[in-house]
Amino acid sequence: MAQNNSNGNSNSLQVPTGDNKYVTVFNDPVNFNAKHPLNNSWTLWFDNPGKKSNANNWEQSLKELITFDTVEDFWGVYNNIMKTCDLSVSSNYHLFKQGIKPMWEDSANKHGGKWSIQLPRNKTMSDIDNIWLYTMLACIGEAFEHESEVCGVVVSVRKAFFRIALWTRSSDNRDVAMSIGRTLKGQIGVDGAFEFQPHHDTKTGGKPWVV
Ligand code: MGP
Repeated sequence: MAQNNSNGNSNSLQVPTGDNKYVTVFNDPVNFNAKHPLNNSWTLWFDNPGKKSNANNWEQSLKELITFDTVEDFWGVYNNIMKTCDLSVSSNYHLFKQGIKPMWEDSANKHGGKWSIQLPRNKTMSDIDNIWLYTMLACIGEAFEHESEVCGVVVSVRKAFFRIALWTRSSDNRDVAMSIGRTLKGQIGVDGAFEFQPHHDTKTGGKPWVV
């Protein structure tokens, strides 16, 4: 039976109006007319702030790329954007639920925090595209027990490392945060410790939670 997702959309296949015969990507990989809906709509953002960027002007470098709400459209986007391993240093991709800007200041993020891990660039170059892919799939596939806590994910390209981060809506419930951190770690299967810090602690350097 069809159920409504958080967008109020039906979870059943999306079929063009007036078309009573649907063809999925499994039936015809080119001429399909029905798509598999995601539980949320997701927006992909990109930024590569210059050296002069600071917290006051950082938002100006953010570019909203595209929003999608089906499995097929996710793959359409993923297959047609630059791979993370080819991005220049200081770039970031942000995949956030539609309506949430990938900024600390957004009302969905301002009480939240992030799980993150830094992966040495030289050891991770050949794996980073899959690591980022699995991170996105965990989000859009609703792998998390506390799914509504998830705001979005970020991959950052830096001179010495890649950073994967998952942003949460709140930062005051240790059990909830630890559950999300453990699931993230399990889903993307990388060695090393993920650390959680509230956004407002980033500057003050409070002791992080670790999984
Ligand atoms: P960063 O890219 O999250 O950290 O933020 P990193 O990778 O440790 O630093 P980098 O210098 O190697 O890139 C870098 C800077 O971008 C911050 O110090 C802020 O000036 C700005 N910035 C980043 N974010 C995510 C935000 C944000 O959400 N809001 C605002 N106002 N500025 C931000």
